[in-house]
Amino acid sequence: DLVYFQPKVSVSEHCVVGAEALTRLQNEDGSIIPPDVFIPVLESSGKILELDWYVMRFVFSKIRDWLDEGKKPQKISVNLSKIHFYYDTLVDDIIREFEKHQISPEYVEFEITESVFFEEADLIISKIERLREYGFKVSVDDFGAGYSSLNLIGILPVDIIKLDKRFVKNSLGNKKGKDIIKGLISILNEIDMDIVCEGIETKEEERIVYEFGCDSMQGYLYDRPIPVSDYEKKY
Ligand code: G
Ligand code: MN
Repeated sequence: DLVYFQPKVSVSEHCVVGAEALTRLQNEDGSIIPPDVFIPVLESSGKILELDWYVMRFVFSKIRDWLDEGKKPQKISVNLSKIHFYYDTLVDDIIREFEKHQISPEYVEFEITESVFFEEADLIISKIERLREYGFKVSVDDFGAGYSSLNLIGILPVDIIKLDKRFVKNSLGNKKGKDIIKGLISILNEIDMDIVCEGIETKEEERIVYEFGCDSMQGYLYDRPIPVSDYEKKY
């Protein structure tokens, strides 16, 4: 299996609210190749496009299957590599593929990594606006990982900000960092942005960011990315 789902949970509602679709490639001996290793390789060869499209189609048809089985679909997010944004037909291509499946866009979220916005912001922003007008949710992934400026928060036309796991983890280790995360969450709540904290691994981390005002979490505390058939049994 190529596609894995990792749950996102709501702390206040004590439930799984959706999942992120992730890929795990395997060596011939069955050992897993981590995404930090294969994604840059696939990006430089352009193969990442094929992989993203594969995951996207998989997610659309999975949602279709759930509806056919009479289940209420959870919202599933798909990562879109920055390479997609070089294509002017991106949004049309996504919508064309999506419409084959006869599902509602409310079940689909696209995650776009923060670093996309450092180049050609205008072109990217107009594509994101079109995705949202159509009804998809859009999130900024890995926020705080690179050189995100505060300016970015104001211009990003997105629904959800996912705070980068390393940023959160490093910050929670000291007083100043904690205050920064606290302030950031408070600003994001102030402008009605949904927030997901990534990389939550301990109850203590969960408690701190929950007290700061973030309700949605993702991380090994809840589950790792697991094969979709396992995900369906569990959640
Ligand atoms: O960049 P993005 O946020 O999409 O990365 C998701 C990656 O983060 C996945 O490869 C996933 O396995 C990893 N991940 C998810 N939760 C955790 C966690 O709690 N700890 C660590 N170290 N990695 C995590
Ligand atoms: Mn992601």
